Amino acid sequence: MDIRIFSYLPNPRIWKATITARLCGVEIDIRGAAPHNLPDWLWDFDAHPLTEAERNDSSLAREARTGFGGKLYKTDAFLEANPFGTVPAAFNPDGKVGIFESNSIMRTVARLGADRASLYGNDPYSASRIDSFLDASLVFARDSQIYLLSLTRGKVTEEIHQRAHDAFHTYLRGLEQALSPDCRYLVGDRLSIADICVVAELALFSRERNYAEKLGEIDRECVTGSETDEMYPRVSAFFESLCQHEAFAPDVLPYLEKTRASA
Ligand SMILES: N[C@@H](CCC(=O)N[C@@H](CS)C(=O)NCC(=O)O)C(=O)O
Repeated sequence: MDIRIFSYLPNPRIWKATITARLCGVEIDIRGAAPHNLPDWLWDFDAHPLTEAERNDSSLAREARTGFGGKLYKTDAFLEANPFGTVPAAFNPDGKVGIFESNSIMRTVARLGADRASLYGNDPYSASRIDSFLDASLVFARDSQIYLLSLTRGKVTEEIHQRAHDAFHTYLRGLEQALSPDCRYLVGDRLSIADICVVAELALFSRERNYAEKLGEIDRECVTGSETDEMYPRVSAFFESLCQHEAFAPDVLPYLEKTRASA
């Protein structure tokens, strides 16, 4: 393996790495389990279901912060490698170097496979323009995460919904502009990790559709839908076409089918 990733599964944020890996021939070792099972795992380079001794080792138990409640079992080495203690968490093959933030994990994969496929620009300017889209995506992802977690927990409020709504439209306006008048990709004329990141973030956000009923209870509707598809036709066409791409489809299509079926 070239890189190990530990995460809850499925997680659209790790598709950023898996889609990139399919395109540039990098081997990823993925460890993880369904979100509700991760509290029963040891968070470590050698992540695995907790042994009885580990479960009873109070030095491993840490208060969960984002997306999890109660305790999570994280080793000191895990926190040394991933100081924010989050997943997805990636490691180099000997586990000594930790890489956190899904965008940076994706960048690692693109750099490892750079000889086989150019997905991260050809010069400092195009690479930095790609970074600009990754940064803008992380800003959107912050409000998206707060919104989705509040929906999952049945704690969404009008304010949270409004912030997600505003963040979505700011993000989509920029993306629509970047694809104008008729660009196939966000940066230059070839697929890059900017496109991969955007598709993963939009697919993740579409999970809001599972909670239309909850939104109805606070007199709100889903942010996305046919109206936003019409407002941002280039982004919609870009998203739909990349979902069918052979490197994206194995991750994205089953996830979207599930979301669309329950909407
Ligand atoms: N922006 C980060 C988000 C990572 C994140 O917030 N992960 C949460 C789960 S959604 C986590 O690992 N929480 C662990 C904890 O609460 O200790 C990324 O894209 O990787």
